Amino acid sequence: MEQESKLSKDISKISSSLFQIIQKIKKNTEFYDDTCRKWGKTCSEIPSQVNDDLIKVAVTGAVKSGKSTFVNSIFKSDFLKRGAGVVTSVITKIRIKERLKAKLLLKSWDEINLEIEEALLFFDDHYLSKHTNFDLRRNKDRECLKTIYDKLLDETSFFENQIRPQVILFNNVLKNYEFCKNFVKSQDTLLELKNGRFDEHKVFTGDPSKAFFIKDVILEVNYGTIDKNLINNNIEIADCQGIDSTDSTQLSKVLQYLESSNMIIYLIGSRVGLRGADIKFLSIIDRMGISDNVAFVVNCDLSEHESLNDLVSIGEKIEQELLSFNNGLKFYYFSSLYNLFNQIKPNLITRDKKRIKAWESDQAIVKYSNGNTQRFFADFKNRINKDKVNLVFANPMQRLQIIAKGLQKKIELFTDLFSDDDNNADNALKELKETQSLALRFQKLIENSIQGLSQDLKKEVDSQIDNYFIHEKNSIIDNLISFINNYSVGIKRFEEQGLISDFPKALYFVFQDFKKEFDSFLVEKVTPELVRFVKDQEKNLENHANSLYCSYKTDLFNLYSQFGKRSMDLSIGLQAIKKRLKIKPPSANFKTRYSARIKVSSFAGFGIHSLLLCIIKALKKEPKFIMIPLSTLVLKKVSSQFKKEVLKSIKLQINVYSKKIREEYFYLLIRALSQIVNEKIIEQFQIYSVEIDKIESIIKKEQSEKSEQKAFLGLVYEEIEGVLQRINQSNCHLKESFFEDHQVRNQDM
Ligand SMILES: Nc1nc2c(ncn2[C@@H]2O[C@H](COP(=O)(O)OP(=O)(O)OP(=O)(O)O)[C@@H](O)[C@H]2O)c(=O)[nH]1
Ligand SMILES: [Mg+2]
Repeated sequence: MEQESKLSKDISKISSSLFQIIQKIKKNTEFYDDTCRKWGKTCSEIPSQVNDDLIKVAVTGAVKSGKSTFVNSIFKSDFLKRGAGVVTSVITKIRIKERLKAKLLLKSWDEINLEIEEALLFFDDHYLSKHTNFDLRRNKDRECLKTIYDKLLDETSFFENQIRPQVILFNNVLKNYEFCKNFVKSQDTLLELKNGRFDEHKVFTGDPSKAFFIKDVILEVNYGTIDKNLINNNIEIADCQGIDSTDSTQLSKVLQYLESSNMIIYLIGSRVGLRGADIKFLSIIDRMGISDNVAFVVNCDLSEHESLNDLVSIGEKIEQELLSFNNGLKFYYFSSLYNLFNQIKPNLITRDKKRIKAWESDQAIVKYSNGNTQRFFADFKNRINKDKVNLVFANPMQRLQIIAKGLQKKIELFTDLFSDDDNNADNALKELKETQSLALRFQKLIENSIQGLSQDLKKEVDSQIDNYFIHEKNSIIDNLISFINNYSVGIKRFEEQGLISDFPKALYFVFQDFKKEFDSFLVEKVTPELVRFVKDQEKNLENHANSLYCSYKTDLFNLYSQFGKRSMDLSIGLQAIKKRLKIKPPSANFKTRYSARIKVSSFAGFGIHSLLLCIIKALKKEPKFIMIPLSTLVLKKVSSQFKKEVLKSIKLQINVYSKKIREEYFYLLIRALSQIVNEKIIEQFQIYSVEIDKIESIIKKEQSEKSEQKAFLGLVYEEIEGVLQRINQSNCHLKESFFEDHQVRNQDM
């Protein structure tokens, strides 16, 4: 990583040197033209682009697998709350900055109220039905929510061994309103906790009930004792909440982060091994097409295993169970807590010091853990370096090299034109004119074929999107229809629980249960498939762009030697382009939405049901006998109505999404790709785009003046040569650091 910060500094220095050279040319010669101006602009933009780029690492896994302990061990400090009970409640990102600062982005009141409203949907309450907008800030609304909470908790706690997410949500907001009202505002608010107050972030990030009020968390930590060789300010490490949450919104947030991350570290606790939740989550990752980014850390509880053999056999079992997941998975076995304790030894309490001692009494396990730690971090460094090189450094380095070589080539052209011998100068000018007209013809040709490529790609994307979203069997819509049709409302279950007699409550549960199942289906099945679809299309676009680029690279420049040997060795990397231009696919945040109409018609059904009850009572018939099947009937009708309604709303959302992803993502990508291919090829011709009139007037100048300019350009040429040497050195450093990493890895293995 030190290599990386060095590389980042190198890029800044090289850009600035080239920029200054171009300014010097502008001031002292007539050589400066539009191409030089563009090159100057690129040089001034490159450093900030490099520093803006973040490599993201996600640390994920089941609840209590040791994720926060692991992240703390990387940063050699207890920055994150760790411990017993469910702790991490929100994705907590850590970055290196100058000062210790926790940045918590809090939700606005509108967002909070909307989430509560959604969880209250279909709850028949007199007060709520009179007030269209729920507002937690109103005393009356909180009182009403408390009554509803008590009602739901009394009868439904541990429904199917799970507390309903709505009940948890009501509890969270009621419990923390007094505390959070001091921070939450009508707009999203940034709460900054600096230096001495830094640890206060744990009040929010380490408490599920308070984390509800948080939208985003970034912890900025200073280098301190952090190994600069491992982490630098271009890396973000995210500690995620456990993936076994019953709340699909939480799961969706983790998956979204994973989708955008470069590396996923998946923690498995050695005490429990793999759980059902792990397998379920890993298969989602697999469906998203991002399983290649995963490295597994089996977090070893050193006090738990009787011997090294015991630990090794647990590891073998885990590896066996994951065989079907993906080939070539990487596993590392070490104790994060032992590593962390070693990092913060002086600050340990006596009990923990004793624990280290006890662990160290079994040297075989400790040695195994240390060896695996080393192997992990060597691979980690390697992987991050590789991404860094591909996504962040390679492109700017190559662009700087092209600019430097372009400037030199231009100087060579001018030097020939400044020749003492008029004949030589005339010949040079003639040659330049010919090459220039050839270059212009090629530029036109290339522009046309790139335009053609862009049209073809658009057509291809259009047809893929239509197939995926609309036409094909098994398309996204078909999957949704069959889920909805096959969903059983489970009225029997309500009957068994005696809930069916309380129609409004039964209706609320029928609806909320359906919503929960449907939301999970969207997060676990629909969205991952969609992510994969997007990735497949991206790959396709990247391949097309590269094959066109390669055909020019090999044919054109090999055939026409007058353009010289070009440095076009790098291919077009779509991910780097996305990063640079900050193009992201729209998030597929499909939601179950219901119109007011469906609610009204449900309660109308209930009204008829109540009326019938009254009539039955008036007739002094035994009501219980008739009431149960009647409620069931109404519930069945209502549920089939809202299933239809959900399908309608989701179809609409998918329609909107397919338009959005087509026009606001793929078309943008195609345009960006076409532009990059164009620029990459055209910039090879740019040196010839000199203004001939200007050159002719230079040639006609006094010899003394020409000699002066020639001498000046000679000096500039040497200066650029120095810059090119620095570029080569930086490239060598990069390759060397890779080589070292491989050596460490091979020794460990
Ligand atoms: N013995 C031992 N205990 C560990 C190890 N790693 C973590 N623990 C303990 O396991 C408990 C959970 O650790 P955390 O790091 O908070 O786990 P987590 O995965 O972040 O937990 P959640 O955020 O709640 O999902 C803590 O009490 C840790 O001290 C380890 O390597 N060995
Ligand atoms: Mg945690």
